[in-house]
Amino acid sequence: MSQNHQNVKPPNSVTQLLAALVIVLAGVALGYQLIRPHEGPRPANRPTALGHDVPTTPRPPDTNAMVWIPGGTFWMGSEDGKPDERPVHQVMVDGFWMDKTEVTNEQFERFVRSTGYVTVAERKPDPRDFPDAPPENLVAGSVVFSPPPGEVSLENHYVWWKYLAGASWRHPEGPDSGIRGREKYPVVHVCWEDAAAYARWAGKRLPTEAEWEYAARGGLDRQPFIWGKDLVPNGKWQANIWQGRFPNDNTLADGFRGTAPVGTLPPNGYGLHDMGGNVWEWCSDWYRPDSYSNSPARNPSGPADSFDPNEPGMPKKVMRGGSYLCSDLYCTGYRPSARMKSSPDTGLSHTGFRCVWSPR
Ligand SMILES: [Ca+2]
Ligand SMILES: [Ca+2]
Repeated sequence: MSQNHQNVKPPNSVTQLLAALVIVLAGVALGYQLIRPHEGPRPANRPTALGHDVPTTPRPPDTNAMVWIPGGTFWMGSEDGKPDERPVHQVMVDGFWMDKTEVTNEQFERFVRSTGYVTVAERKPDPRDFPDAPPENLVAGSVVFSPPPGEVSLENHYVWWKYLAGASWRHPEGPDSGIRGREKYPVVHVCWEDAAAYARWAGKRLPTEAEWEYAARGGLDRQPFIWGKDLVPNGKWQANIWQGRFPNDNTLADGFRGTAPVGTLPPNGYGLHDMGGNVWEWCSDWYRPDSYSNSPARNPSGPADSFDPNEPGMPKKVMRGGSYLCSDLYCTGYRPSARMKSSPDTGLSHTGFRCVWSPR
């Protein structure tokens, strides 16, 4: 036995080994925290999610593509918006993970390839659901933005929407169009039912309306826009919306006539892209114009039923965030408090979604 070995007592070596192991494991854990992917810019005066209340287990499957939204309290709604944005009320939401971007064509394609799912727009309508429709009109398709030439009254939105046979997420502008080269663009023509099916497959869910607005505000308090108080700060557009006279004259001041690849426009305070503009995003809540009058203060999940005074009898789900078709003169749906609604089986050429995940 060598001198060295004689000097190292067996009980001590085991203790030292264990101590070293603990130090190494602690170092690995600390290192993991320090090198976690950057989750987007955050206002300097707010605590980061790291070490705050980030759940350690279980985790969603693709944390790198999601952002942890720390739980908190915010003022939901707006006194300056439309009647259904009132009353402004305080809401508390628990923390959750949210997709950094809208779901893209390539992400949706993975879901379809994996499951064989057929979207509602690709299915031939069932005559039992449309007993008054002539059989020749019961063809698979979706609703495409198609404004007539010239100046158009903004009173009737049916003027610039057209049901197009063969339009779907694979063929956004109709059967002759496709998504090759648009892999990173948001999927469109997905109805609420399709979005919910994707979310289930991904092990996630659609956000509640309260979660969506809380996340969209990015930590800012009661600001009219996701990025602050000015629509175009320093002359730089912060969202892909519509500039010019709707629906025929688009000046393309933000650089995009239609959808933009996700993540092109600047992120909000939580690192989320396109929470204003690009495509509308489905939420899990039913829509009622009066739902804020009777909403729980913590984790509200929407009313039990739906009512839209414009189309009584047609249940509708909430959509948020506006789209590339939202003009500052007409829709203004890109405001974080703005609410929109549509029937769960309706897909449109400016409607998509993103998912959330929470450990509860
Ligand atoms: Ca645009
Ligand atoms: Ca959006």
